[in-house]
Amino acid sequence: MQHIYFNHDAGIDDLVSLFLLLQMKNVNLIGVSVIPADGYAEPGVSASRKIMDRFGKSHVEVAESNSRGVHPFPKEWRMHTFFVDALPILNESGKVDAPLSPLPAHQHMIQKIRENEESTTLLFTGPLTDLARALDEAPDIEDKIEKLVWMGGTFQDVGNVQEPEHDGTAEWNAYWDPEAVARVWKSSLTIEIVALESTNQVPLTIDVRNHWASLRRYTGVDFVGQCYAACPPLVHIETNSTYYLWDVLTTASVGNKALVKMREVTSQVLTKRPSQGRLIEEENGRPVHVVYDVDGKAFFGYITDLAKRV
Ligand code: AGV
Ligand code: CA
Repeated sequence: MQHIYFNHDAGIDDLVSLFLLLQMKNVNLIGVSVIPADGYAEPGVSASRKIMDRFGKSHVEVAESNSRGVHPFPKEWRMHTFFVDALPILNESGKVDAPLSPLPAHQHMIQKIRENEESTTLLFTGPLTDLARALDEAPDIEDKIEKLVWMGGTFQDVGNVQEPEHDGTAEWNAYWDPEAVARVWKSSLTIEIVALESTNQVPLTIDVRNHWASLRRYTGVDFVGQCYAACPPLVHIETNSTYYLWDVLTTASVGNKALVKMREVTSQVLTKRPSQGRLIEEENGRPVHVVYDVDGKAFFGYITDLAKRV
């Protein structure tokens, strides 16, 4: 059994990730927090609590982050949070029961890690700001963290940031707060990153959508299909709004390690213009495990089977 603390940033695939985590038999979720990066805090916290109520077994606390990044996400992407929070399937009961923590996310995470008698795996599918702050405030937690699994970064020349004053080499979660990545890189944590190298292999396509549609008699598969209805699929060419299953792949790799291939590299994060958030390999850099390949067919099979459990 793995004890997971999940910090996400309220995008479509962040919220679908929470739903899938709740279906994994080998996962014990000990806490959730929401950072307002690629989404908004209010509907992000609200949707997380409703997903827990509708699809979870026990009540897990949700905390809101008060962290702010240096490079805000585009508003068009952030608006997705409101769509998920408003889905009828999450609002059928007319109430919200899952508890809201009075603590800000990073302190909530510190509390949950300290309370856990066993070691905690951190799953981060947004920027690393809350982790960087937690490590500064409570260095004792480092020894109680099994590892960090993070959706973020890329070692490829082309990332997914297309913004003024940037050269396009970074991934967005790293770019939102590059200093936070640098802080986490300074820790002694074991780090696994699910980088664009592997997430690029799992785009949202019409075929994937149609497959979910054909299985919508399963409530969970219908929910996943409804969530992804907010995002444009990859049809002709990749655009700035093309959606990949970034966070869902990261979450799936926690539940089923056999889906991905990893290699160890030593690396550094650049924090200066024009490459803020870029990861580079460097001989004397910090060791991290990078997921660079995924069995796409097995991955889609795995998440669809999880969704069928509901
Ligand atoms: O860079 C990928 C991260 C993931 O955590 N996010 C989306 C996932 O939740 C940012 C992002 C990059 N491109 C995007 C993103 C897009 N086209 N739409 C929404 N978010
Ligand atoms: Ca995310």
